[in-house]
Amino acid sequence: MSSKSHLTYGARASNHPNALARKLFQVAEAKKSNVTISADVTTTQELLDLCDQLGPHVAVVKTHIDILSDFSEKTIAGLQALAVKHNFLIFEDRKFIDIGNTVQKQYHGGALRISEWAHIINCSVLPGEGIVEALAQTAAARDFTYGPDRGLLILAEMTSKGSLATGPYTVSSVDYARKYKEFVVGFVSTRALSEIDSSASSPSPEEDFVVFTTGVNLSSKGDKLGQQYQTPQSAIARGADFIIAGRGIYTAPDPLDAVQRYQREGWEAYLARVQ
Ligand code: 5BU
Repeated sequence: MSSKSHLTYGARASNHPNALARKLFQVAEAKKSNVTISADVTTTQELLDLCDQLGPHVAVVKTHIDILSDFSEKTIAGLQALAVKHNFLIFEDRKFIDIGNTVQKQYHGGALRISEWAHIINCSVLPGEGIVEALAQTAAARDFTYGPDRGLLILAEMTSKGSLATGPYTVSSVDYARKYKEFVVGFVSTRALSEIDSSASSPSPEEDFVVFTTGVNLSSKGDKLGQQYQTPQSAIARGADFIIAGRGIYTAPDPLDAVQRYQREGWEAYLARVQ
């Protein structure tokens, strides 16, 4: 199969076996947006204000909940209410990377209670297969009463200069995604990866992993700490289904105007790919 999807979000929503992937595509189609806002602000009020202002234009809000200086019950309740009000999904970019026993405690409970409010989480497969198995188990646990709408993105590549998430690491990311496809909805990567055919796994015709691409910015090529940017158009042409932008939107002079620009450009690039 060709690596990037040429199907519409609507077609993918109706065929996908995974409930969370279906929901992602339904939201994208309904809102005509493939934008994920990386809401990297540091107080609850700023986070909630940003989500309320930009929510109508994004499919997903991506958080780094541990950078908030005042995380509390109010953060969770506020985020969940806004996700319902504006019909977006919440992705906690926690990048779990530890042995299975530890990540289960980090995902469920603890100070941040990520499993209660984050529809989507991500992990690195550096620790090996056990991390994926452990997170899948937690999501499926009997006392997990928050609904079936939970999924994992495997961090298969990174956008920063000199990233070591390449080669055999990326191939193993795809192998584990295929093995745990009930829970793994896709990848954080800079391109579609479904053409990867390894000694451990091969693409199947019905395979449809969702690709999230970070490092999207319309006005900058990178930052002083190694971040490397591309445009919505280039990310989507390489296979991104959802583009993730942070500072390009929330530090713009007019974030509402900026998010609408990313929404428009992201949607036009998607239409060009599926036509
Ligand atoms: P920016 O402000 O658009 O540069 O923010 C990018 C966000 O995406 C930020 O939250 C990073 O932690 C995140 N990110 C990334 O930039 N590159 C990666 O490879 C991955 C995540 Br994975």
